[in-house]
Amino acid sequence: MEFLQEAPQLPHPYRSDRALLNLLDRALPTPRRAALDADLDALGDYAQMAWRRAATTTRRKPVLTQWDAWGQRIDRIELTPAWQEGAAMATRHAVLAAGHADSEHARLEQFARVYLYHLASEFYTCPLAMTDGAATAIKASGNRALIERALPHFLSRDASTFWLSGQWMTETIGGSDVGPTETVARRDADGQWRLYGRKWFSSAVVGEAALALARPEGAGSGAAALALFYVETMDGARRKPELLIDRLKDKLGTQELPTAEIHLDGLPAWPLGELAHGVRQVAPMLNITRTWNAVCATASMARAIGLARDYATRRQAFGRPLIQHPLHAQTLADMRAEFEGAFALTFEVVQLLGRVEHGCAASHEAALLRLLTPLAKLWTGKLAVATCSEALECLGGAGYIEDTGLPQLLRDAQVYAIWEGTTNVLSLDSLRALAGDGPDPLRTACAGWLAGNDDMHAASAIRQTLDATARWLDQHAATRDTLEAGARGLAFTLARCAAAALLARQAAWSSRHGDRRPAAALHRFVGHGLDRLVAPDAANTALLLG
Ligand code: MFK
Repeated sequence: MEFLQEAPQLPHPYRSDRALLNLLDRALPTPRRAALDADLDALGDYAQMAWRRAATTTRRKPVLTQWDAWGQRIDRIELTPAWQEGAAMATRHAVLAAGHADSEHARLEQFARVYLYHLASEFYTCPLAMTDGAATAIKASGNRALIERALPHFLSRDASTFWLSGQWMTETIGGSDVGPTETVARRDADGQWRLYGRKWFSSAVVGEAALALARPEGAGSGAAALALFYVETMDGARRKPELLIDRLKDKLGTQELPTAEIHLDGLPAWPLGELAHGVRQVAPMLNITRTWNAVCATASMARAIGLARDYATRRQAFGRPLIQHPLHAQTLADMRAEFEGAFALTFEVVQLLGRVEHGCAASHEAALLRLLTPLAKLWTGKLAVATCSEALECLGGAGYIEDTGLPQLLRDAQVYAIWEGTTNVLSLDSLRALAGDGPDPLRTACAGWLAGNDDMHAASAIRQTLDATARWLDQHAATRDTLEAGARGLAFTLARCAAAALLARQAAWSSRHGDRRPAAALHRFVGHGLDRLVAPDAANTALLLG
């Protein structure tokens, strides 16, 4: 009988995830923790079912049919099974509604669900993120009519009344820079606003609503003249004729997600607030979707590491299981330590969001949330790609083969660094966030997180690196080009300092409960270095690019 390699098994995504279990045990009051358990267990079961289903069925992509047999424009999109189950899953498990409950813990209880559901959902979490963002932006606008109209649908716990919302910003002329947006808003004879234009990356085109940036007719040029509008896409069971789906994108990854190019030909629209400063009005949405991005990137890392670790116990090479080879074990432990840092930072953003929204945050925490949100998004986006790539390599040639499921993990991960603002755009956003109090809110927070920590080496490395970032900022603050050229290094350094201090807090708590593994993660994470600052050299850059 010839040799057959055993496939890696997916550990139960909830019961086996000690980072998540430790966090929930530490952060939630006992009754809330207990109330959450059955739901998270069920989502873990669903994720295991989805993993088995993906391994035994042929992968499908959504299919757009634009015309019916009689020449009628229908723009029907056939979705994959996971997408067809999306509304029922999201409402049954309150994946959106839980985040808007009246509690400082609401966001943690929501994002624990998102983390477990994400990969099984085949990125149905993308439109869920945008719906959550739309609900948050509409709340922030204070527009009572829209709050009463849309939020009961967006936050519904009943699939029959649930609506998805899109976020229509990107155009052929503008992705990161929305300033040149060409979509125009025009009032008709009845005073109804209508949108005319083309949106180029519409990720929730199967949804019932969207928030869209458009330029009111006659307004000036540039981003400040843009307004933010709410639109609905359906007329009963039919898509409104003023919304045309031109094409579905053929993408590297997230292939189950029907990303569309669309035309708006007079789609009725309602402004959220004033008819200008649409970017400022959409910012609450961006910060929510960036949080989703970080949580989902972290979920991809957990999946990749879970599979690579399991495989290392099943695969023999040179006479012993891979996990017993020192270099392979070293590689897996390095991935694990980075993941634990990313997890700690991401879920701190989640908890801060809950406290800030609930009005019970400490004085420095709103500014801290504003800074940590882009940092978590940009760092986890890059780390997810590196981690999934390393996991493929951990399976050798098998990891390069489609039906192991690993290549899809890598392809999908690449999107985290691109959408919702690329790494560089988010690095520049972190400069925006630092413009007020600089790194002071982070320094205050780190001091608190490090209290009770007994790893003096880690504490001193964190403090020294934070001092170095403050000096770097002082040195370069006056020269905008230098500041921008170094923004990515600065952002990675701040993200790593925050993550290390948060790991120290978790390590202190876990050590008291007899678990030394977070302390080991902290030690290794700090060993990888915290300082990623660069000394920008414009002359050298110009020479290299010349
Ligand atoms: C599974 C995970 C799911 C994740 C969801 C996936 C969905 C994927 C679909 C997409 O990718 S949709 C496309 C997303 N597009 C972006 O994220 C755009 C990226 N570009 C930026 O973020 C640019 O920085 C930006 C468009 C915001 C630049 O616009 P401006 O108008 O040139 O910026 P400006 O003038 O600095 O800021 C305008 C106002 O917004 C300022 O406030 P004021 O008017 O009061 O001065 C800023 O402070 C404010 N602002 C900007 N970004 C902010 C913010 N406020 C709070 N938070 C922010 N992040």
